[in-house]
Amino acid sequence: MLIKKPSDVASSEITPEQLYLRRREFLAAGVAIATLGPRVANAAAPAPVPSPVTPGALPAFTKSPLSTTTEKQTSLEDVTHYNNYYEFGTNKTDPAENAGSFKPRPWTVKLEGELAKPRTIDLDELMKMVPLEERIYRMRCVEAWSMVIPWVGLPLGALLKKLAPTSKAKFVEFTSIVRPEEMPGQGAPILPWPYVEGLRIDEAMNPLPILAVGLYGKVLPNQNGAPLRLVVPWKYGFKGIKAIVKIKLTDTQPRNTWNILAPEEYGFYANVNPKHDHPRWSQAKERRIGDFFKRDTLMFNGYADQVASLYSGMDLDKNF
Ligand SMILES: Nc1nc2c(c(=O)[nH]1)N[C@H]1C(S)=C(S)[C@@H](COP(=O)(O)O)O[C@H]1N2
Ligand SMILES: [Mo]
Repeated sequence: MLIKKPSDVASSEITPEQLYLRRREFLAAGVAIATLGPRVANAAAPAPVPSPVTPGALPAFTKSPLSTTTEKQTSLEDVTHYNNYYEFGTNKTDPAENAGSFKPRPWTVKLEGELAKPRTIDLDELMKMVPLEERIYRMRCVEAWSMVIPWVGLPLGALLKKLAPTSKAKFVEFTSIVRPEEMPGQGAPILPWPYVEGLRIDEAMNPLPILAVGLYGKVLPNQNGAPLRLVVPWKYGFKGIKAIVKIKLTDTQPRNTWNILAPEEYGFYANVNPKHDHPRWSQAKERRIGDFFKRDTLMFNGYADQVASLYSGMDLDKNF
């Protein structure tokens, strides 16, 4: 059959978030560069990989009408075996293979900065602060592939309201865990660890973003960012920071990992925008994982009605 599996997609389509521009530096630093390069499709049958789905039940959740799409959902197999999570390796199949011994419990989250009561909170307590909702969202990676995923999570805006940000809170900064003993990718400076991301406060208060704790009705698998990861459906996938240990409200715009690495290629906003080309490729089309043909990418990933007003008056070609 001519159906393309993710592993057969031309490497030119799936190599972008590599350290292309910085290879020399990394070579100089003595990093094993072989792991960073594009993988050529392997003709041999792929070895079966385990599915490290985090054990444990998810608390009750309701289905949100907010942004449910009727589009066909990406198979659980693809959602959990075609991942970007450099803490576990740079290949799409690395996270499923390497995340099995990561321990997502016990887990605490630091709530810091411009909010009423900075504190460290156990994730199970955090999950009681606002009701969990299931939302089916289109996700679009900067590498021109996309998925439709039923997430379960805490509405971020509702949570932030409970935390009572001060008037100085203009941005939200998120930080991932550093745990090299459980995350083999952190043994090398593939990215500057920890992975960090940020949103403007009004983006964070929009009803769409959620802090996911599950998918397909089950506890979030390790490779998808257990136990807590951000989901922002109108932005490129790299905004969806995984394994969050800190949420900080700030008055200055936080840096975000891919912007630190290659500022000409990856901006702070990272809104899905088919009209803004990445310096090395067009962003106009995408391949839904599981589909053969590409489709046109939609402005704001199809969520323009809900989010375009956040950017009125901004030049989205400059603020990419
Ligand atoms: N901590 C951390 N979060 C991360 C990444 C990462 O490497 N480390 N990759 C990002 C990118 S580029 C994408 S496309 C999404 C992929 O999420 P998924 O594997 O659940 O589809 O996670 C994002 N969050
Ligand atoms: Mo991505």
